[in-house]
Amino acid sequence: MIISQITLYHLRMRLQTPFETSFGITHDRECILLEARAEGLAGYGECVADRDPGYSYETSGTAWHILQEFLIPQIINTDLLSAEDLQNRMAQVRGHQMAKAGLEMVYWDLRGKSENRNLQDLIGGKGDRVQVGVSVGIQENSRILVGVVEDYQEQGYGRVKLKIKPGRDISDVTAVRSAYPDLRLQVDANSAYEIESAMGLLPLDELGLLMIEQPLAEDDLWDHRQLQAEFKTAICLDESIVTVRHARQALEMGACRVVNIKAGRVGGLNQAIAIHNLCIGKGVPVWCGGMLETGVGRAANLALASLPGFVFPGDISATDRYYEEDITQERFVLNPDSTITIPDAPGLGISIDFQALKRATINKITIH
Ligand code: OSB
Ligand code: MG
Repeated sequence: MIISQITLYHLRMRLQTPFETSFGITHDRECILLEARAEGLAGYGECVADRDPGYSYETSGTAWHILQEFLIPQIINTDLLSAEDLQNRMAQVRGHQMAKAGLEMVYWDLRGKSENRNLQDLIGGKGDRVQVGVSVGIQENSRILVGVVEDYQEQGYGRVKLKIKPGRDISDVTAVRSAYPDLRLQVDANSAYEIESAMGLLPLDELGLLMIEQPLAEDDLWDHRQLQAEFKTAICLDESIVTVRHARQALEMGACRVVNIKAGRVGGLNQAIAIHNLCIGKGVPVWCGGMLETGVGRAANLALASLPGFVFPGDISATDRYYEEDITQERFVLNPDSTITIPDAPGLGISIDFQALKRATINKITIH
């Protein structure tokens, strides 16, 4: 597979409603769409780095720089033999997992199209749909939050994740739990606590949550281990796991009992699959996290989440939960059983809405 040209599109897209987490409020999501030409085919990939370095040090600006100056020059006009080969060529760049993952996604899309196979088939996923849930941002108050959860429940979401932060935790989650005693419920703190303040979350241990996601800092595996020892509820790591090695060390030390897998965070599908395989080997359940992807990244998430170790529902919601206007022609809809159907066309299985792409583009560059 020889890629002869790559175009980067810096996108800014208005969310249906602002999304608030412990690290800030997002009104407009940024990302980078990659479009490659190879052997007469067009392939696409999404780099999920956002405008601000709140979730990760990577931003749409750093990814643009790293892709343009370092990653793309490593791989353009050379014969890419496999995803591993691509990963090896990118390995001399330290970190910048989201930039790498965007480029890797292009490779998978092209390879699928050239072999006339879809991504799910290429990676060995099973079934035609995956179980999904919805991630609910911090709201003005708990009464409004309960209303938002009710709305998602009526739409058919069978699992809800609540974003929490200090001061907006026990009372919010208790309010939702009281209104919905049987709802599959989990929380995500996005690193907002320290080991001492996180002990204040102990009342959550009585609310029957599926898991508590990333309470502590991303570089704090050890304190997550201390915290997990105090909680019955499973701790799930998101930000802390950016390599396969981190995943292994976290499991060996008991820093979590569940792993959130995001291909963007770990440098691509190749490593996402490796973490999935590692977790299966250790009997640790995983699930597919989300980064408010466009339809492009959502298609990749659906294929990934169809691997057998993904036992909890993914943060993969319907198109209408995210953007006023998405850039794919396909619209992902929620099936009545709280699942979303995996695209089955070759590669990622999506096609770009070029008019919508044009409206979302704030910068564009082509590299030969
Ligand atoms: O921590 O899982 C997270 C969105 C952006 C950045 C980080 C996270 C999230 C979400 C949204 O929770 C999940 C989705 O894409 O629906
Ligand atoms: Mg998270």
